[in-house]
Amino acid sequence: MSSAPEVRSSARPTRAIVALGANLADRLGMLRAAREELARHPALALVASSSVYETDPVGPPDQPRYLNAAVAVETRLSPRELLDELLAVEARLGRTRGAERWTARTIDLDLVLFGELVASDGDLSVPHPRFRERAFVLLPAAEIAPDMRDPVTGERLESLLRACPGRSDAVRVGPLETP
Ligand code: A4P
Ligand code: MG
Repeated sequence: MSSAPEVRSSARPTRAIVALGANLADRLGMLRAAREELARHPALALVASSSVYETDPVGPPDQPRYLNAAVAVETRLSPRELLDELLAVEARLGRTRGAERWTARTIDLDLVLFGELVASDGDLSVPHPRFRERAFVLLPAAEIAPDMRDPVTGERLESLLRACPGRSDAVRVGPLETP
C-alpha cells in the first residue's frame, strides 16, 4: 500500500534559495527592502544573505545594469505558497509587470531551489528553469550555499558557477544586510 507524501507541516523545514534582482530606481534600497520583508516574514527563517553584485543585463540590451543577490530561507510553506509570498513582496515594493519578459524591473524575486524538489505545477517551476546558465544567480547563490545541489543535474552550486560563462563580468559591491 502506498501512502501520500503529505507530511510537510510536521516535517523539517525546507531550505530554499531566493534570487533577488533590480535594475531600476534605488536598486540597493530595493534589494535591502526585499530582504527585510523576507526576514520579517513569520513563515520564513532567513538563514543566509549573499553579497550584492553588479551584473550586465541578460535579455534586451538597452536596459541598465542590475544589482543581484541571493538569500537562503527555511520554511514549512509549500513551494507554491513561498512563490506567492515572493510575488506579494514584489507587489508591495511596487513591481509592475509588462507583457515582455526579461525587461527592466524595480525588484525580481525568483525561487531558484526548494530543497531537492523538482516540480512543475501550473506556472511554478523549481528549480528555476534557467538558473544554471545565469552567473547573476549562481554567483550569489554559490556564495551562501556552495554545497547545495541542483536536484536535476546533481551538480553543486559551486561547480555550476565554475562552468558558467559571464561570472567574471560581475562586480561585488557590498553586503546585502542593511548596515
Ligand atoms: N514562476 C514560475 N516558476 C518560478 C520560479 N521558480 N521563481 C513564474 C519565480 N517565478 C516563477 O516571472 C514570470 C512568472 O514566472 C511569474 O509570474 C511566476 O509565477 P516574472 O518575474 O514576471 O518574469 P521574469 O523575471 O522576467 O521572467 P523570468 O523567467 O523569471 O526571467 P529570469 O530568467 O529571472 O530573467 N540580467 C541580470 N544581470 N540580472 C537579472 O536579475 N533578470 C532577468 C529576468 C533578465 N536579465 C537579468 C536579470
Ligand atoms: Mg522573475
